[in-house]
Amino acid sequence: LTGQTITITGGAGFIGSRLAATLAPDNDVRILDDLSTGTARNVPDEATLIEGDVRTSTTVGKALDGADLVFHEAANPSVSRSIDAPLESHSRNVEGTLTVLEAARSDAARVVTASSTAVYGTPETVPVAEDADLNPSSPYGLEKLTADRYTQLYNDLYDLPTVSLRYFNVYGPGQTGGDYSGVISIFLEQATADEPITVDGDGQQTRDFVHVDDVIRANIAAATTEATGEAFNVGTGTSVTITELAETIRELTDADSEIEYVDSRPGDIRHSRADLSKASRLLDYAPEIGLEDGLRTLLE
Ligand code: UD2
Repeated sequence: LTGQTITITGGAGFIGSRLAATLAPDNDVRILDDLSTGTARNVPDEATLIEGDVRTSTTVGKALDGADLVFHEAANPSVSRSIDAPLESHSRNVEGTLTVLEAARSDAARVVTASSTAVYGTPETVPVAEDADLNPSSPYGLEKLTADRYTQLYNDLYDLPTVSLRYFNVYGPGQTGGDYSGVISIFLEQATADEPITVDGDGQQTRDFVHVDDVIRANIAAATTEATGEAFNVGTGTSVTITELAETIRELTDADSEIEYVDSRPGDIRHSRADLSKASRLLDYAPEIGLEDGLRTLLE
């Protein structure tokens, strides 16, 4: 992508800021972020930060004015937060997406929306393809499903080119420990401090961990694909159990940490692994970074 005017909502967050850093050298990149979970420090020098809420039409209208392309990454990213405060999470994830789609409609800008594997809930079988049953098991999953479907509807009803990308478990540089963070950054922090690694439940739940740079590649493919009005899985097609992940991280960090089993999380998905046939066929997407290599580069 070059010479485009691009708005990235959530561009001060983990995935959005990586996307911004990739695109800012060759494009006019604007970031809309309320800095609720992201930070201004993440914003690359070449990009412009508009601090504001993705649910406020006037702010979003300004951020999207003249844009060719919108990457919508702003969201409440936390499943547990959506269970504790469903109304707030719904408004961020559903109204936020609808507000962005509405602004994009008046600009005729292409929209690539960050959706989630949470739309499937625990799938009947893995790997899970895009046409599987959608049975979200948390408010977050239902919100992402609604946002995913709104994104497709705008393509069909208003002739706006849109794509939904259903991210699996994204990890990589810039994902920090703490409440909103992924298990990999939490385990790495625990292991490097030689503290116990806390596995929720029996540790036999599985996840498909995809490196953020593969997610960026999928977004760039979605920005130009002719296959609009579609949803695509973005994962690696492989999975590990959380216990295996804990053991791998312990080995790679040479930690003396114990693995400590604690209560499982409500709404937790049991198994998750992406079928990438559709993304491979229509987006020419293929993940390039395996889990062990990805973990090693994080430790360098
Ligand atoms: C991920 C996404 C979420 C949503 C969801 C869809 C992240 C951070 N979140 O949630 O936004 O898209 O997928 O299903 O990527 N765990 C531990 N110990 C810990 C922390 C976590 O055992 O200290 C377990 C946790 O119970 C879960 C697994 O590790 O079984 C992954 O947890 P997570 O929070 O990284 O991601 P997940 O799948 O809940």
